Amino acid sequence: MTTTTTDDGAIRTGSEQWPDARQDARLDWFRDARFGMFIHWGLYALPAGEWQGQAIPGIGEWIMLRARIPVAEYERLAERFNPVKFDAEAWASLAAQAGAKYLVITAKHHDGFCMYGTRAGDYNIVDRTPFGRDPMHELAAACQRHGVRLCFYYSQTQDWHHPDGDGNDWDYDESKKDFDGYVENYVKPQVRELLTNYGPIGLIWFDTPKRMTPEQSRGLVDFVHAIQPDCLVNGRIGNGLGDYAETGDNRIPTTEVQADWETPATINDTWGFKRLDNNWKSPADLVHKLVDIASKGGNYLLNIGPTAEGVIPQPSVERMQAIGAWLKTNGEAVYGTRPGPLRTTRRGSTVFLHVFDWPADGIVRMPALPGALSSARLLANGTPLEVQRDSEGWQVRTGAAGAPDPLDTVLALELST
Ligand code: H79
Repeated sequence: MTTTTTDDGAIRTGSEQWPDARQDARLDWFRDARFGMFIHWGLYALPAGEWQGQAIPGIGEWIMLRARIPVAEYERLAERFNPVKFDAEAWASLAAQAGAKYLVITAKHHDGFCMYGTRAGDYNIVDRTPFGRDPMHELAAACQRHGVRLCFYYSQTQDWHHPDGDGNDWDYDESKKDFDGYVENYVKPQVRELLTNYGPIGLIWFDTPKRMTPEQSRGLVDFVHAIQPDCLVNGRIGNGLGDYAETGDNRIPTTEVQADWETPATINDTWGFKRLDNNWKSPADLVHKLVDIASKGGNYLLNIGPTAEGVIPQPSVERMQAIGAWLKTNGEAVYGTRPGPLRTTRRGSTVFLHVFDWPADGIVRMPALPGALSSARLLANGTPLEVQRDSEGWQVRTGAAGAPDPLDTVLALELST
């Protein structure tokens, strides 16, 4: 069986792509999308990184665990959760403006609070908050209007509120949990709701598989596909059963990956809103990351964390718009592309061509260059190489059947203008 984990650790065992999915036409939209917008929104936006006057280190949506907040106390946040400024139209429109082709929003994060109207229990935004609406209905309609695919994040393993969910050892005894019962009688009914009540869903984004067995992962994948056959499942379903591979959070593989994959990433350092996190990445950094990922065959899923009022922080709005403006002009070089053959660096007039994937016939082909290719040599030993013009551009005929350097064979090129 082929594996799509990467040696650099970016895609780890368990989160890789199910091999058959590599050729599956259900993924065509995902392969072409290249850019998605992630939204982490939940009760944790209220404390926004601070608890009882203390700044809690780490990512904002983990505050319940980091501060070991008892369920009975954390639950009370719902009484104050009233996002009166929530505007589904504005969120979907920002995704479209940013050039994101899909939007993934937290239906339930590790804290267990459901941000949609579930009938499996009452720990949800409709039943427990003064807001009393299901924002996902409004978002589904707005995404449709803007041609953005709606997708749901759902924490299938960790649930710090449910007595049988994984992760909460301060209220519950981990050894007494009926995790399988939780998956069968709580997770599956909730996933069914997400796939039944909001129209077509692009993908379900599972996270931290941890104790999921191969049977449980397989059961959940099949369950999703039985309800919406075209709905994709990400690599964090666990046990190598994803429709596509997921890298670690904020991890970008160092080279092209022979799989369909995605990097989930933060725009500052947190996912859920944190008042004191103002470590915003620059628009240039974000565009470079998007292009770097696209050049390696992946998608960039870039996160925003709205406030408890329902407002997207202005620095995030500005960065999303900057990416969108760049994509409006240059999107042709991103959407629907596959990794290109050329990676170059330059010193003075010498251009170094880095050949990561050696051609079997030993002929390195290049499209038209800025100027004529006057000579080429193998950097490693100075061997002059035969250069030829062809209808597509240029050829360097190395005569080498295998890669001279399996790490990266560098050809030094002299261009004349
Ligand atoms: O949803 C986002 C994260 O909340 C979730 N994945 C992304 C998409 C995630 N789950 N687990 N992790 C990320 C990694 C957790 C790392 C931890 Fe920690 C290290 C948990 C405890 C120590 C960082 C520091 C988080 C809390 C403290």
